[in-house]
Amino acid sequence: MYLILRKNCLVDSMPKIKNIYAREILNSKGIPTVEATILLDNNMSATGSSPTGTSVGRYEAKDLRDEDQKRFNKNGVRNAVSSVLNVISPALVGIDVTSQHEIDKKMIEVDGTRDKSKLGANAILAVSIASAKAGAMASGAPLFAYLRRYTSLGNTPFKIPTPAFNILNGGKHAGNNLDFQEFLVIPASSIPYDDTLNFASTIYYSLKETLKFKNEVTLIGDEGGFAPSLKTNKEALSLLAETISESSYRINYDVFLGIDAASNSFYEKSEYKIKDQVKSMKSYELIEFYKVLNKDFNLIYLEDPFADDDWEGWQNLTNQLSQDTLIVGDDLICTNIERLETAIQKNAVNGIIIKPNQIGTVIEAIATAEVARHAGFKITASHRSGETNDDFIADFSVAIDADYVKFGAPARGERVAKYNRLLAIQQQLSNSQPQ
Ligand code: 2PG
Ligand code: MG
Repeated sequence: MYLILRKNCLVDSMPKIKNIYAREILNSKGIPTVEATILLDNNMSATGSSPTGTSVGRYEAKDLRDEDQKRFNKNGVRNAVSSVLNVISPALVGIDVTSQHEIDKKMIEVDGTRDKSKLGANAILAVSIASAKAGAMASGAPLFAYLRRYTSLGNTPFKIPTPAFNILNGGKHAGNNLDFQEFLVIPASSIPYDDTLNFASTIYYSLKETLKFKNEVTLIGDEGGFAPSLKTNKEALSLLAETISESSYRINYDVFLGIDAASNSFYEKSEYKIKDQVKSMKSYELIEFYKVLNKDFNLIYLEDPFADDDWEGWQNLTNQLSQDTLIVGDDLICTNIERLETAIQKNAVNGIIIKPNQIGTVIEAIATAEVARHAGFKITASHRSGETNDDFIADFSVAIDADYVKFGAPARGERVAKYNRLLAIQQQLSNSQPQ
C-alpha cells in the first residue's frame, strides 16, 4: 500500500474534491449514523463515519436526526445525509483535498450555527474525517503523520498513547445497577503497546472467571466491558483489584485503576445519588467520597467526577487530588475551546478528553488538543459508545500526541478496530514496515 502512496507523492498538484457521497449506516448499537465518501479528481476515494455518544454532554455539537417516528425510533439520519449531498458536497467540490483547514472552515461557515445543528455534526464530521483520509492518501503519508502537520508538534517523535481499557461497564452504557459508567484498567506507560493488549485481554478473561465464580452475569455493556449488577460501585473496583491481584500483574506497579463516573447521569437538583451512600451527596460530600476511593484504590484517572456546571466541585477536587490523580474533563469541556479556556482559568482539571464528534471537525478537535497541551494537561483521545468500524481515532490519537486513548474493552469489532490500527502504527514506527 505504501508504495502506491509514494507514487502519488510524485503528482505535482494535489487532487481536488470531485464529489462527495453519503449514506445512512448503523453504528455498534444499531442506531443510524452518517458515512461519507470523498471522490477526488484523480479517482482516489476515502470514507469516514461519525461515532455517536450515549452519555452526551450538554455542550457538544449536535447531530441531526430525522425525528421521523416511523424510522429508527426518530434516530434516522436521512436529513444529515442530505446535508452532505446537497449542501456540503457542492460547497467543497474543487477544493484541494490537502487543505483540511479550508474544508473544515467552509463546512462551519455553510452550517452557520454555533453547535452545527443545521447541517448536523454527524454529517460534518463524517466529511471532515473522509477528507483527512483522502488528504493523507493524496500526500502519500500515513494518516497519523499527515494529521501531525496540522499540529504545532513539529519533529516531536511519534508515540503510541497508553490505553485505558474499560472492562467493566455501568451507568448509561449498561443495563446493570452501577452508577459509574466506566471502570478502567490502565497499564503502566512503560509497557510496550502490544504487551498492553496481552495484559488487557488476560485481565478481561480473568474478570469473566471471577464474575462466574461469584455467580454474577457476564453479559456485556455498550463498550464491550462486563456489566454485572453489584452492591456498590466500590465493589466493582474491588473486583478489578482482586482480579489483578490474582494475575501475574502487580496492581499500582504494572497496572492502575481509574473511572469515568459520568456524573451527569446521577446528578439531580444539585445533588449526587449513588448506591454506595444511602443519602444523596452535595458536591463537598462527593469530594470526600472520591478521596476515600482514591485512598483505597489509588485511582490515577478520574473522569467527569462532577456535573458539567458544578465548577466548584471540579476546582476543589483538582485542588486536593491533582498531585497524583488525573482529573479529566469530558462532558465538562466537550472538546470545546471556550469551555477549555474556562477550565484552564478556573484550574478545574489537569486532563481532557478529546472526541472529534463533540466539536464536529478534525481541525477544531486538533485546536482544542493544542490548547490543552500548552496548558500542561494530559490528553485522552476517545471513541464514543456508539461506534463504527472506522479506525480514524487511532491515527488521530498518535497525531495529537495523546497520552491516553479510550477505545473500550479489548473485545468487540468496533473497539478492536482501533486497538489493531494502533498495532499497525506501532509496527510502522519501529521501522519494521515500509514507511
Ligand atoms: C465517555 C464516552 C466514551 P459516550 O463518556 O467517555 O466512553 O461515552 O460516548 O456514551 O459519551
Ligand atoms: Mg466520559
